Amino acid sequence: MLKPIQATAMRIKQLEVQGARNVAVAAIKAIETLAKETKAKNKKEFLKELSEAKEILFSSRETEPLMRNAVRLIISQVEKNIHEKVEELTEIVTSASEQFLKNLENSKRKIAEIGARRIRNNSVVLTHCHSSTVTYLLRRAKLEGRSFEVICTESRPVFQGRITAKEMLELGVKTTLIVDSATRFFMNQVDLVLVGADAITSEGNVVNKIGTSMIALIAQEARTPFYVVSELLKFDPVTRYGDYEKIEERRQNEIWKNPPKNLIIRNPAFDITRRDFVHGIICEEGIISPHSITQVMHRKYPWILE
Ligand code: RUB
Repeated sequence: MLKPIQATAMRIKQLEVQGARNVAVAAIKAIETLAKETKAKNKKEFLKELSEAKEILFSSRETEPLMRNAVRLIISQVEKNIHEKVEELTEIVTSASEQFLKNLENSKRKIAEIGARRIRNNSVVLTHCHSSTVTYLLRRAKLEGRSFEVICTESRPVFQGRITAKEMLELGVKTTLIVDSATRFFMNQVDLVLVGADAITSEGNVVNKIGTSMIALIAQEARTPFYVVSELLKFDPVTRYGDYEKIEERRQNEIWKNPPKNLIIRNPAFDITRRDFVHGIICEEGIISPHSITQVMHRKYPWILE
């Protein structure tokens, strides 16, 4: 029964599905499929299956609170429900999943609408890695008739910057690809930096692709505005109660296939950018200060803090 879940988890682990939003969407769809194909005979068995699926999905990538928030919310709707029949519970999973996906889609649109206003004609935008939320915002600015340029970092070791570069070229945007270490070299030509997020902590710090905090530091030194483009549901509630956001460490062979013996290779997938480096978080509630994240979450998504 859990085979499709395992297959989705594997695709997430191997980066066939990449980026926090796409990871969450894949996980939600996998849970929906599981609920539709379940052979569980009662609520207890159904919840057991969902819980096993949750563990498999969560262990696919550690630094993905959007996926965790989504899956937890969907499962909690089943737990809270008075129905006992599996068919009815399947309906609950389907409608909770659809609702979550719809909300995510609305947030993406709202973010693009707000953020696109920050892109002026002839702006040069630097972005890191591949964030579907950032590229959607840039698409919106382009559709609104703005003419701008994009500089993409390669984003070693697995080069997600190439995905961004291809998308920008397809949009008809003038695009330059640079190695990550050339960021300072080009920063004085950049008008604003836009990056995505995998997690936002209760203190307003932002977790994103390794190298993001270095770019934020460079942007601050060059006085270039640095914005994080993110749905609020990437907030990780566990950080409010003292836990640190876990940072996934990936395989060494992503960096060097046949390294010399005894060489230590470290490959963290993400780093943490302190809130003081972030001009603003462009989210579905507007452009907010990272300092206000907990209040905004209280107002917009109180269930996340329960
Ligand atoms: C992707 C990455 C993205 C965020 C946001 O890392 O760091 O900036 O996930 O993406 P990886 P989105 O390639 O390791 O998943 O805006 O699409 O959610």
